[in-house]
Amino acid sequence: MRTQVVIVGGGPSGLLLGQLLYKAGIEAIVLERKSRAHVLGRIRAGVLERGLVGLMGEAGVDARMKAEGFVHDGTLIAYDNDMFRVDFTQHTDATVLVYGQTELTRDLYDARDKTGGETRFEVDKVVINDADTDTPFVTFDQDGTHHRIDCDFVAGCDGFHGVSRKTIPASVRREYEKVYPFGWLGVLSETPPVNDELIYANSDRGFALCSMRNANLSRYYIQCDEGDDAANWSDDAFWDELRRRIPPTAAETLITGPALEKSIAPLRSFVTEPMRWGRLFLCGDAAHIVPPTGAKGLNTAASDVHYLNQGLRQFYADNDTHGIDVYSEKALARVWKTERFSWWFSNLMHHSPGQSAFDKKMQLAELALLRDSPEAQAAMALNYVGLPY
Ligand code: RFL
Ligand code: PHB
Repeated sequence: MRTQVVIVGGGPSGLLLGQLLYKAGIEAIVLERKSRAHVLGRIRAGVLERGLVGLMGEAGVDARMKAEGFVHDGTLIAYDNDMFRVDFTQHTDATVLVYGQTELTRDLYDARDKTGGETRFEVDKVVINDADTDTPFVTFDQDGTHHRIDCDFVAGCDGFHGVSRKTIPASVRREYEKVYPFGWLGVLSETPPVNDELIYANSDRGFALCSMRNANLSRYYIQCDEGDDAANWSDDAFWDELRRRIPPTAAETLITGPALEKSIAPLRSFVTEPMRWGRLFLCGDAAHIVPPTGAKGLNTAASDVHYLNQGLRQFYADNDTHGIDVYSEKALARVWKTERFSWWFSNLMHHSPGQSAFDKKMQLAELALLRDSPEAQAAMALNYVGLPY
């Protein structure tokens, strides 16, 4: 078998790249370790930057997103029984769109079906071979048969636990990591959101977030201990704890219901450099992770996809390698800025186990600065709506 680009990983990065390449007449095969139902069952991101929304448009996959997504032009920050709003349009010319990663992924799979793009599900033992030569190939097992695909390039879009990053020799890779001493316990419930904008809450009991997917589907998170288990939390215990952490006005109007999904995500900051090795390019969670505070994971994956799509188009259209040569440097420059924002916002909003009274005062002073200073709000808004590509 032969194709131009093998895309390892059928999550949002891989699928978006596949559709953008298709638009440019570049052929790609997507290899996904899990089933389609499994990928679509993962509840993850909910807030999309305009860059990602624009890319979905470029890929011709934005009709449902535009019809069903909710434009948000601000967010609320609560602390110390106080709440203030950061207005995005007052400080930037952009907004964000609330539209679930599950829906976005579904749209991308539907488009891939329509355009006849090949996706292999439930593949096993994926190995990226000879990526440091001009003739890479990928081998894998599917349904008990061993396969080989020869290609020009490999896009490693296989997330944090994939094989792509580890294909880059350890002597070449530099990894930077910070693991936070807490996690997020998330609940999805078929209830109207408590507020029409997101509420990020810093409380002495720990962080809480009120988010949503649509008018009758809410997504809530509470900070939990590192190593906690979702099975330790009954629905009632979750709702009680959430109520204690959000402002009383919100707690009083919160409508609760059975959890459709309940899971714990660890919080981690991680970057690997470089994001290219020969003809292998890393995209999205395969190369970097941010803690979810600020909703940057999927959005940063999208900016990688943008740079790689540009580079590959330039290569195939003009035999010009400039775009792929600068891919790693360009992608990383933006990645580190979003890493900084997610780290800053996480430190500002969470209660760390060993937090001293002084540390708490610093958080409160910074929150007060953000509340009172248009300049501080402008910096937050600029990052939240997404830095330009
Ligand atoms: P994914 O989504 O992990 O997809 C990678 C795919 O690769 C497959 N795979 C393999 N396939 C073939 N061979 C192998 N050896 C393979 N190994 C793995 C996997 O099965 C999978 O299908 O990575 P991708 O595409 O880079 O997308 C990244 C995003 O999913 C991620 O950054 C976001 O979900 C992060 N995130 C958020 N991002 C936002 O921008 N906004 C948000 O509001 C937001 N909220 C969140 C989040 C992540 C969360 N969790 C659970 C970590 C909220 C949460 C709770
Ligand atoms: C979500 O709705 O899942 C969500 C929203 C904002 C975040 C993280 C997650 O910062």
